[in-house]
Amino acid sequence: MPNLNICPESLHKASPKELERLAVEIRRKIIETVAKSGGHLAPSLGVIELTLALHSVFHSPQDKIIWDVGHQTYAHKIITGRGKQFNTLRQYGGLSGFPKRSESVHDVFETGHSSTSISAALGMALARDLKKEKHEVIAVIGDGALTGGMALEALNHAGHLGTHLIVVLNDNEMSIAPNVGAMSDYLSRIRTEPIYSKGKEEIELLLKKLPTIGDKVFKIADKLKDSLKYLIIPGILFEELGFTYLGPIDGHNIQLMKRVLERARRTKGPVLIHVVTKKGKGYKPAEENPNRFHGVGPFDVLTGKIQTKSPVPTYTEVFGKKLVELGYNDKNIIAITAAMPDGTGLNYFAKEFPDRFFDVGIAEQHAVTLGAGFAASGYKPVVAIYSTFLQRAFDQVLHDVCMQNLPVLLVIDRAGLVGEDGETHQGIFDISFLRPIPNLTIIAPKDEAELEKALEYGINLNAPVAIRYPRGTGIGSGKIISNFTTKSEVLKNGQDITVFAIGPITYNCLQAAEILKDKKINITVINGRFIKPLDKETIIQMSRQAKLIVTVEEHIVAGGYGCGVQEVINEEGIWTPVLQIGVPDKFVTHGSPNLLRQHLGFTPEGIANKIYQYWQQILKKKAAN
Ligand SMILES: Cc1ncc(C[n+]2csc(CCOP(=O)(O)OP(=O)(O)O)c2C)c(N)n1
Repeated sequence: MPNLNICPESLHKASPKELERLAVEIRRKIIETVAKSGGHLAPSLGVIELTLALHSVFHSPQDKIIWDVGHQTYAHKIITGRGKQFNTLRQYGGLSGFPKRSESVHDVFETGHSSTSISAALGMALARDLKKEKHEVIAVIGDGALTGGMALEALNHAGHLGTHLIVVLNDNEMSIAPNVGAMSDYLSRIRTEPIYSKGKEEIELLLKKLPTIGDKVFKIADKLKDSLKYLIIPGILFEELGFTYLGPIDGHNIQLMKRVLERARRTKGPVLIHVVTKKGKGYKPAEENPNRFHGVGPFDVLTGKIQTKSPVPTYTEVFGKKLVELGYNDKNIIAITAAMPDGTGLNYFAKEFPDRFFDVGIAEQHAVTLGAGFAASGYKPVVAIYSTFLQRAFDQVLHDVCMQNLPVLLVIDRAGLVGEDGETHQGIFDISFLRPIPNLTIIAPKDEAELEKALEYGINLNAPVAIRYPRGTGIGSGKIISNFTTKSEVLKNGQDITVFAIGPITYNCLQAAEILKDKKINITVINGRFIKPLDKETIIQMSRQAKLIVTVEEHIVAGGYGCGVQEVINEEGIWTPVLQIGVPDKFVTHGSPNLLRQHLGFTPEGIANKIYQYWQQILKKKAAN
């Protein structure tokens, strides 16, 4: 494997042949690394030539390149001096899978959530102009990310201002799944209809040749010209929004892209370059199945075989299949995803009930309010979104769903630590932002069996409900639960300490109780189950009996479940101390979930240790008094 210790400036002098060779070497490095570490393979393979072209024309970091979502930056990382560390990708303490300002001066803006690049680029371009500096700002955005509201808001603003910036639209016809929406259809027409591919100048010339009579241009001819323009100028939509549109061009032809990027640099005002790429380019299994190789675990390079997963179904699969069962019994159930049909498990529902399934694109805000619209019309919408992406739709949950008490079921996948995707993707804030919203019921099942019960409960409550569960598999519980109510569940009794836990970490608490028993400390373990409404009666009763209350959650402490328990105890004026175990006030970096759990003390040993230390302090204080 070549060293690939490249610096971007060297690319300016590289010959076309050298750039081609580099593309081959970078491609090989990315495939071999991701085969071991897992990661966003197909998006990164698709932009290797584009990345080389960008870094050979522009001077990073003076010129600022902003990568939307940031999952396609592997070539950018290698080109900007991180080739040697590339084998540490996504591992704890290693390179992040996304742009990180702390990692390199060439990562000028951090991303992870989609559709932010044009806003950030416009901000930087406006700042440049205010400071009277001269440099380029380039946003690289995928056709999937362009379905996000923020991207459209930013195009609208940039076109209005006329500020010079370059937007490179990387169009591979894919979001994670095939892209959806009218914008996607429009891009597809530009790509495929031969008349669109004519040069813009050629078409404008043709339009100019249309007859005019003397000096007087007949209004009718003008109108005709206008409508013809709409029909045949590629990218007219972007032109009408105030952008100069260049394209569509082959995104794997480095020399062609260099010429177009040079031209964009010389063009005044905002420019949009439409680059057509193939997702997964250069690795057959990824080209053939870009969806599966979008974000992938370790795989065999030769065969493309992805490592077999555990036989236990994931929470996502349990949800997806249960919703199909519910969908057969209730024709009013509607399923909504924001561009993640497979990731959320709604693919099962989509297959059975295509008429009741909606993929809205990367548009979480719209997804939630679309659900509210369905609910206001007598349907039972289920909106499935990852915890981290639901952050986008806070106001829609509050204002459009809960304020009107509409029966929307929010299914929150990837709640808790997600691992290798790191800071931008950890699902550790949802309880804090949902808990204050009136009318909302929030459930955190401890295992798959409870998830199924929670879904039945949520779909029939006739009020807003959120159910949160983590990435991956649970304990594989096929247990039947007869009694699923808002009451918490006492799993184990002990007289010294009472632990209230929510979600699968409850099982770690049970194991922690065994460890503490060996140290002669007896604890009660309670599965809280409902974060809202809280089972106040049990909390009050337990906090009167126990000498210490402990709350445990895989979530940020601030505003989390533990705070809810503490509020109940405060309201009653009970003076039992409360230890809140959760994520401290920090963003959690990337690394394997198990390693992160060890570092945060979420393993049975970690939890036992935290409780033990705190208990010792209490005993010491008591002895001192
Ligand atoms: C707000 C938000 N929602 C969902 C996602 C999950 N996600 C990551 S990449 C992606 C698809 C992006 O498609 P596109 O912009 O076309 O880039 P490509 O992967 O095709 O290169 C999605 C939906 C996200 N990152 N951010």
